[in-house]
Amino acid sequence: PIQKAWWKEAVVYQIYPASFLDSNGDGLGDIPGIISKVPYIKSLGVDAIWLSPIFASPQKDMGYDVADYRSIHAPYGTVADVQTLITTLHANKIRILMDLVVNHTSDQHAWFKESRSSKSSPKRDWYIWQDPQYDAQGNRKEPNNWKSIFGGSAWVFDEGTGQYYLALFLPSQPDLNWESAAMRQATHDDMRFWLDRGVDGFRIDSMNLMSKHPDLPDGKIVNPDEPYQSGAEFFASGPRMHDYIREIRTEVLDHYDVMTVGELGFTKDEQSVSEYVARDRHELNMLFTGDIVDMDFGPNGKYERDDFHPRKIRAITNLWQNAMPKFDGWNTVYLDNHDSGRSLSRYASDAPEYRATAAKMLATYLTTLAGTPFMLAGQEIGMANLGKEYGADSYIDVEGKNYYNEVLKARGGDVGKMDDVLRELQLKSRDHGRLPMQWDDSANAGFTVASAKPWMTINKDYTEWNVARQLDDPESIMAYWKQMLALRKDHSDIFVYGSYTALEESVTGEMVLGYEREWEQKVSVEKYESFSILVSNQASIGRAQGKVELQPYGAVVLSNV
Ligand code: TEU
Repeated sequence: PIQKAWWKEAVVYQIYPASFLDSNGDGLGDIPGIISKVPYIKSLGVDAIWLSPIFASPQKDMGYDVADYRSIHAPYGTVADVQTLITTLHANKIRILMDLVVNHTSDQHAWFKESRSSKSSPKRDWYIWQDPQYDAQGNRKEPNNWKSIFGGSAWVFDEGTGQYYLALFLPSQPDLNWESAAMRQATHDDMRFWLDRGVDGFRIDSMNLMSKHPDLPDGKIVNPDEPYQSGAEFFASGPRMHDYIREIRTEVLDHYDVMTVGELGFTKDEQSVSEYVARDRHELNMLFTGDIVDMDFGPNGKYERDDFHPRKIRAITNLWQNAMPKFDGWNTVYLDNHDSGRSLSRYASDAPEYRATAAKMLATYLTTLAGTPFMLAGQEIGMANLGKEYGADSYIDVEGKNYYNEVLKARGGDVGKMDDVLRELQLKSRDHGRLPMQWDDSANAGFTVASAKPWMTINKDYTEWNVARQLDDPESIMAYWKQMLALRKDHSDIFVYGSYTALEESVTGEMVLGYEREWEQKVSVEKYESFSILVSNQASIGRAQGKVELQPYGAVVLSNV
């Protein structure tokens, strides 16, 4: 029988703490700001929030560089504030997921400071240290050719002890060594710290990077002209990955009623994915497979051009919707997070004439599939990317900046030759997913007081696209989201637990994604004329000979129940 579970029926709302609401006028969002908006979050009809990292951190990667997992970044608030947030959410029957960042820490973490202090430190092996290599001329070289995900070598030389440490993201984010049992115990204790305070689960950051190939071999040479190669085949989903997850389950998670969602990069095949989420594996509840946010990445990386085509979302959707039931697994449904541009601007349209319709189309997709939907704050009002009027200096995120500077250097520093890169940033920069929430049309969008300087650009379209304006408008994107979330809840038998059948491209045409969700009753494709229209983002829908006519970005949910 189908396993029913709260985490399957839940819809999760991601909050980027810096960008939700500033309660004290310092230009940065904070925990009290989130607490004050719990009634708003509740009114949407979501069941849980996922909070991106709020822990003590030098903020070199916006909190994904944790210096102490048991204290809170002071400008966000205190542990007591977080406790109040948890209590307030729970009183409103909303659960809370925290970000568990344990593939790496900040270089300011006490563990790393100890580890780097000497080669004989008891915490030396809590991180990944290696001796240098030397070339024929006797020049010092990195231990292998792996490239950091944020550019440059993945190895950082430490003058003090004469060894390199591995850092797959920024040099200030050293990778933890999960081979160390003592380190794992300490991490388990950090998890218990928050679980004992009522946290309902974790989104596990960079989850499948935790186990590397023990020999740290050179990565396959894909770009012979470049000094460093991806190496992901040796640092993603390594040999002990599943041991570590199972240990977390049995040692920690199984003692609480909680859920986990693992961030899964680089691993894309059905077999490997199944090993994380097949029910009988007893590992994770669900995953973010990266393919859905990579649909417009180029062959050599994120900021390379590759046009989005609906065929891509069709293929990925069909792949995972069909795969999960085979091994009784579960998955997420998502299009947005804090690591990319808004799906509305990337995969649909934020042009004024289409924006509301397109945002509702995406909402239809996110709420009618099997899997736990994750939405990013602002999606409910159709927040979009920064427009073309914003130049390269508006982009402040480290990933995009590093890439921009790398290319600029390769092109001899000529900023006049950077239009193609700017175009990619306009689509995919992580800044777009981190834009301050647009609450109303007052100065600073109601995100912070008018006199404050927001920590990052507020999209000037806030005067038109904001929460206040949509709250009482029954035609708004927000009203549509609320309707869809209620519909999913009312018909969870179909939308959460029902079967999935893709409609072939020969039936829908290449530009339309179509699928059937069934519960008990069998439907037949030929019979759509007898179906009622449950929801649509179009004012009117042409229907003839069993066919339904969709306008650009149109969406329709037909029902025979
Ligand atoms: O992201 C993991 C990751 O692989 C990212 O490089 C992601 O693919 C990229 O940002 C897409 O543009 C997680 C977090 O979500 C991200 O915010 C952190 O910067 C990263 O881990 C390091 O902790």
